[in-house]
Amino acid sequence: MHRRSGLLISAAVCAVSVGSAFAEDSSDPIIIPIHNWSSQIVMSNAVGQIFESMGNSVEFVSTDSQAVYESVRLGDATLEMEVWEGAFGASFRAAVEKGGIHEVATHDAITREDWWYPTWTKEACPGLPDWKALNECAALFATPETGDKGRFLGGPVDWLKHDQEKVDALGINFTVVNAGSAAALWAEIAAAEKDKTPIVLFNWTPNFAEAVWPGEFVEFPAWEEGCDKDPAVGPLPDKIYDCGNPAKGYMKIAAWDGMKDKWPKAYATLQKVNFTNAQIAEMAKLVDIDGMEPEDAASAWLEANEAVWKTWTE
Ligand code: TMO
Repeated sequence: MHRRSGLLISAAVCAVSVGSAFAEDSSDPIIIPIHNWSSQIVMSNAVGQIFESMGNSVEFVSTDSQAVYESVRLGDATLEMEVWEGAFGASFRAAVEKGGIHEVATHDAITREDWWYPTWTKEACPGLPDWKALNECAALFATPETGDKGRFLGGPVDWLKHDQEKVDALGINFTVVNAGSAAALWAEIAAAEKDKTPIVLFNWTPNFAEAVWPGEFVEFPAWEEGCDKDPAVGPLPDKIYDCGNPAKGYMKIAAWDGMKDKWPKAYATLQKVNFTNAQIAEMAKLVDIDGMEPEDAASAWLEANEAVWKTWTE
C-alpha cells in the first residue's frame, strides 16, 4: 500500500516536467515480471538489459502469468512483454477495463496455443488434425492414469487454457492432466519419441519445439470472439468453450499507465520493441536446447542482434 502511493506521488511530480523535452527517467527500478516459459524470460531480460544500457535501473520479479495484469494495472509491476491472446487475452482485457494498464505495441509475431501432436502421432491416427478423428482415436492416448480415456497433457494451470471446459463442451473422450512445468512437456515429447508413442499435449508457436519436433495443432471448431463467454457463439448453441484457441493470435506488450510519465525514455523505447516469430523461437532455443541461463541468453541474443534493437534506444 505504502509503496504504491509513493509511486503515484513520484509519477505526479514527474508529470510536471513531462512537457519539457528533457524529462529524465526516474532512478527507481523498472519492475519487469517474468513467468514460466523460456521466451518470455529471455525477452524480458533482453529488454531489461536494453533499459540498463540506457542508464535505467531494472528489477525482475517472478509472478503468476494471469495475476500479473492486476499487478501492472496497480503499478506494482511496470510492464508485460508477452501478452499472448490465447492464454492471457481475457485477463488482459479485464484489467484494461478496470483501468491503469494499456497496450503499448503489438509484436509482429503471430501466435497459436493449443492441443498439438508430433508428426508420428498422425501415423497412428490418420484422420488428424480434425478433432473428431482425435476423439475416435482416444484409446490410443490412454494411460494408466486416465483409464480408457485418452490423456491430454495440458500446461501448468496458470496458463488457464480451459482444456477441461473444452473437453466437456465438445464431449471429447479425454482426461486433462496438467504438467507442472514447460520442461515437463518437452520431457514427455522426448520420451514418446523413442518408440513413437502417440501423444497429444499443449504447445505453442513461436517456440523452439517446432524446430525439433515437426507436428501440427489439432483443428477444433474455429475460435470466434466470445466463444469463451457466450453459449450462442461457436457450433453448439448451449455451450461455452466449444471452439479452439485463436489460430492467428496476437502477442502484445502492455504497460502500467504511469510508466510513460515516470520513465519517459524507457517508455519511448518500449513503444518501438517488436519481435518476430523467428526471433522469439530463437530466444526460447538458447535456453531450452542450448541450456543457457536466461540472462546469458538475453545478452547473447542482444550481442548477435544489435542491428535489430539499437535503433529502439534512439
Ligand atoms: C503462454 N504460453 C506461450 C505458454 O502459451
